[in-house]
Amino acid sequence: MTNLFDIKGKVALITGSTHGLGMAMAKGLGEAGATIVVNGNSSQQKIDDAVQLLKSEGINAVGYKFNVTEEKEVIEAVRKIESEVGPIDILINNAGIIKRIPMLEMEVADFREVVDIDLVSPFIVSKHVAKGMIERRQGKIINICSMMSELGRSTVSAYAAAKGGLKMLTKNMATEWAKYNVQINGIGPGYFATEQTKPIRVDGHPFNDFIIGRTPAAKWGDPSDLAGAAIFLSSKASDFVNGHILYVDGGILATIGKPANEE
Ligand code: GCO
Repeated sequence: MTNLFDIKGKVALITGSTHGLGMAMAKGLGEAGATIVVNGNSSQQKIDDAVQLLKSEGINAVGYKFNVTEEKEVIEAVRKIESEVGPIDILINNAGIIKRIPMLEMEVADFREVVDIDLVSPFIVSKHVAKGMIERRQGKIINICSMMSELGRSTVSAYAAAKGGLKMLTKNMATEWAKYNVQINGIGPGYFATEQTKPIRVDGHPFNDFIIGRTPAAKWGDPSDLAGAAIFLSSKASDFVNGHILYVDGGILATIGKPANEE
């Protein structure tokens, strides 16, 4: 039986992949044989360092600096990648920011910035990568959603609005593009040990204890726990899966939680 999970030689563009969950998925897909296109917009050095890290692990990687919220930059980057590396087989829309500010104190500009990066940029990048996938009648798009695609949490209104929207954008992409043999799905990470969650993960921080209690697996996820879901949704194994958000959350969304005094 051909290996349903074989992605050897596929070209995977992962936005925001110089660190965190993006880098973890880059390692996962790279170790499975895909060529990784690293993207970032903060500094060329960070991109070069990320490419070097992947190459040091025997992974074929290249880096492209572009701002995923600027359509002209995205169009040019996609053109360069597809001429210099090859057609993009797999797109992971991972780039994202979060601002933890109570709504009454949040500036409109802050709200707009989060929505622009976390929701509008997946629209922009997908639109321009999907064109080639549709022509080739094959492709995989994975949008990185969140627990906040399903649940609210105080202080993260813009992030929740964006990630909720990204869940529905995923379903709409599937609605419009599945007939061209393009599969568009989402991954919804639970709470993972990353730079983004570092401020709320320190020992003794009330949120740290809350998450441990709210997660049936009773721990923070390790970024490497996402590799399997990313490989599944990037491979033949998911060719009839579309518009699905695969939650990798240690069981958070499966439960209402438990009383404080219950083990
Ligand atoms: C927060 C966290 C979350 C996680 C993740 C959960 O402040 O609640 O940063 O947003 O990062 O998105 O799925």
